[in-house]
Amino acid sequence: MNLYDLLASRFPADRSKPCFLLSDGRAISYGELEAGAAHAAGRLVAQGVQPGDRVALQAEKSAEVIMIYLGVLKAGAVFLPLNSAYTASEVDYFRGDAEPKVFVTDPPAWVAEAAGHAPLEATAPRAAGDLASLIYTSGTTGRSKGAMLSHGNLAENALALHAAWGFTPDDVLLHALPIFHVHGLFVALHCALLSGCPMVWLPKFADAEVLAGLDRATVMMGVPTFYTRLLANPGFTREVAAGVRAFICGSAPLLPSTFAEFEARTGQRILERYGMSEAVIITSNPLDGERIAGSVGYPLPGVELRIGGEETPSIASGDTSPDGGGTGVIQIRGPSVFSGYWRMPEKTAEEFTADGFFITGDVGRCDSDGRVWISGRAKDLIISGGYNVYPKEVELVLDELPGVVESAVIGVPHRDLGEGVVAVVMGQGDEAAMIAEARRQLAAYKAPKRVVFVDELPRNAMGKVQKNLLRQRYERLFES
Ligand code: MLC
Ligand code: AMP
Repeated sequence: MNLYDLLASRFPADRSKPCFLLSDGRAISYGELEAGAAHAAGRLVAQGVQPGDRVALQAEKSAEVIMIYLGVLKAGAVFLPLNSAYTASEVDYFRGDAEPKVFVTDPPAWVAEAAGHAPLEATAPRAAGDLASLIYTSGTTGRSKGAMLSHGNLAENALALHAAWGFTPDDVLLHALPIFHVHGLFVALHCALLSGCPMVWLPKFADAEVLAGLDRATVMMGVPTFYTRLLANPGFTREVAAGVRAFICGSAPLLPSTFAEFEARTGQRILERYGMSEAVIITSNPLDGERIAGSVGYPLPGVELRIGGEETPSIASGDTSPDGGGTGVIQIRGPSVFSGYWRMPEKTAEEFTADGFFITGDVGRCDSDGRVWISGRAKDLIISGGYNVYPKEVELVLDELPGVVESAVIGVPHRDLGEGVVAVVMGQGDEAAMIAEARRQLAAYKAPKRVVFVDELPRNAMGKVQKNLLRQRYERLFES
């Protein structure tokens, strides 16, 4: 039940077929991927890595990262990917918490050296419940936590998506996502590997390369920012999109206006789905059937979803019928839902109901057709360009700066990023200097794009800052 064996069992019989189509015209075959993974596993075992040990990796995107990821699975170890934007102090926290046995920072060099080690022939046996990956996420509250995803969680979700989205060996996936979060690493990659199909493998999203790649691609996956950026480019035409059978989108809300503009431009409807680190993909619009703007579609097979009532995340509604529950916090149960947060049993217990539903912190409703609509978040979370920013983390940094009495960090509409991070600071200071300091301490995407200074922050009777009022006050900040 090792996920590696499932994936490898679907590689094309002819291993010379390409897996990665690189921007410089080169290709890396499935055979090379398989050999790279076997050598990576061999090196890990030689380094004393045992099943269950964590292997952390922080690096830019490359095919070698995937060789190492698969090698980690093959050796029975646990893959811990870290966003390359994280600063040294952020990484220190993850290392201290997860205690990885190996920490890789230069995958091409690491893989080159692994080639000198004997390949690991036999995949380490793993049970469905054994840990495959730790994905750090801020979840609903508190410090970043490692979501524990098992071999079974990832295998079940990959198989469900592969079927739901109709992948075949004839597909070509355009892969421009980062590979240190679930979207790029599991959702996109696993669909391609299970089909044994090639990926147009781009180091990051850049208009020109994506436009060129669409020429060969049959499926594209991205966050809403990818699609708004494509639409802002006049080179993105109906003809350019014509060979693509599915444009799949998620990680943040897709605006109905983007959906409509995309359809008007290309004649195609974006296929929106909903997911999270703790459960990979939860719902999806249908491949065949109606894709409706603003709805994230139906629960995937095996997923039970219910609405937990009036933003009271700790209370299970007891209503397992998705229909007619009104608007409330979405709760889920199913084969891909994680088993808990790494070394945080109390936090885990708080986030699950007594009957085993995970409380997502997303607010939504189900219509009578069983479609899910997300309308907001009960968690204080900003999603900027598909990346999660936990306001408290930014506030803790700003509150330490001279001149700051208190800060409130909010997300407000941003044409490119969906939501842009804004700090409302009670006190005085220099905007540029504050942004620079936040960028020094935190990953750049978490830093405010704007800082506004105020004499007072609006508070409710309990003295709590009313962020909803601030969001209203500054909702047009990025329009000028
Ligand atoms: C980069 N920056 C960002 C940013 N990304 N700032 C805010 N929000 C972001 N998302 C910083 C950069 O560090 C840069 O700083 C500056 O902002 C300008 O960057 P840019 O050139 O505009 O950004 P770019 O590098 O083009 O990246 C934007 C992006 C990228 C949208 C292409 O962020 C991206 O690929 N996002 C996808 C995120 C993702 O995969 N999420 C899935 C999570 S899993 P400097 O220093 O260079 O000036 C999940 C579950 C699920 O959510 O359902 O899938
Ligand atoms: P992450 O913690 O990075 O896994 O982010 C997961 C969160 O992204 C979810 O809890 C949602 O809030 C959000 N999200 C993902 N997909 C969608 C979507 N299609 N629409 C709205 N929000 C989404």
